[in-house]
Amino acid sequence: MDCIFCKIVSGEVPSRKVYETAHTLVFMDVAGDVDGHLLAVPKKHCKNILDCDETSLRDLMLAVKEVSNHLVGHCGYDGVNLLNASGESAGQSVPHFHIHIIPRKTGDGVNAWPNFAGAKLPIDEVWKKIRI
Ligand code: DGP
Repeated sequence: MDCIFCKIVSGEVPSRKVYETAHTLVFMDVAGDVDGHLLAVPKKHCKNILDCDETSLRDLMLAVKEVSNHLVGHCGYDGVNLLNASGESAGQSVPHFHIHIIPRKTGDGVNAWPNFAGAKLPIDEVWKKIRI
């Protein structure tokens, strides 16, 4: 499969690795948009959270926590934003599951939270539709 993140996991394409476990790789995002922008990916290919197997997902989330604690505990950051797009409709551009880790400092001016336009439907109408 011609997947850029699979190639990064296999080492075919170089990356700046930050943390690695048996099932997860965390490396620098090359977007150049925010200092310290990281991507955490499962080593086993899946497209996004909708088809990710349980072992990969558990390990991925534990790795995200490990790296987040490292950033805040040892690297001078105060918090993190965790971002994920699952599906093209959500803005996913690389079809290999990834969680963006954005390290944050108080007053850094980074705008990592969407400015939503406002809900269009009554909250109870949506609640009835989506509750499990
Ligand atoms: P998304 O839009 O959520 O699917 O984010 C995809 C991210 O992947 C984007 O921030 C840029 C990053 N990216 C794309 N190609 C490469 C690459 O070859 N290497 C690295 N390190 N990051 C990449």
